[in-house]
Amino acid sequence: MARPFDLSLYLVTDEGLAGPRGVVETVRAAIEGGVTLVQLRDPHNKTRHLIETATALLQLLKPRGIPLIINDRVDVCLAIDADGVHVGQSDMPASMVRGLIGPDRILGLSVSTFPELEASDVAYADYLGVGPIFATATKPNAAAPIGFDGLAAMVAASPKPVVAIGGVKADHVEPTLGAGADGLAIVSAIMAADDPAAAASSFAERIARYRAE
Ligand code: TZP
Ligand code: MG
Repeated sequence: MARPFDLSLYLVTDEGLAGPRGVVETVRAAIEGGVTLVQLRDPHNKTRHLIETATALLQLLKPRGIPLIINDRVDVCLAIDADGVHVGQSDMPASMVRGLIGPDRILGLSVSTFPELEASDVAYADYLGVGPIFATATKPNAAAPIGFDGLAAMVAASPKPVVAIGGVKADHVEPTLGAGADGLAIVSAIMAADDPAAAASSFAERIARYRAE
């Protein structure tokens, strides 16, 4: 059984979008605003840099009980004792990641289509990242956008909790949760915001309000 996690407001980092403020300070602000989970995503930098960022994030997040998930890099997750790994369809198969990280760490898998959802690898994941909901400049090579109808169909067929990703802004909180997703995964709307704490709290408030209704 994976350790507990809350997909509600799932922040995915992007060093380029964080700009001179940096990833760690941006995440520090965003968690004040109510982020519930953080994924370190850094396909461009060298391993040493990734480890330094991951270690700083872990120091920030661990005392607050917010899990840190590492994109792609099982080795980095294990080396720094992070909470989990997130992989895509062209990364290490989820079955192999599970074998390496063990039963307690969190494993996320990106899924864009029904054939991917029906593949056996899904059984090894603790949650699915489903999208892109919209086309997004943050990941220009992402799969075709699925929209909220596509999201709802994927959620209905998913055996695992779902976090929606791709072009998601605060105005999309209601349709995303209305489609049955467990949370929203955000890159640019928080990482590139002038005020990441305010950006995160506008998501968090809308999520809380939606659930209270
Ligand atoms: N995977 C699918 S879309 C995406 C990733 C990592 C990027 C989403 O970024 P943004 O800025 O929230 O649209
Ligand atoms: Mg990947």
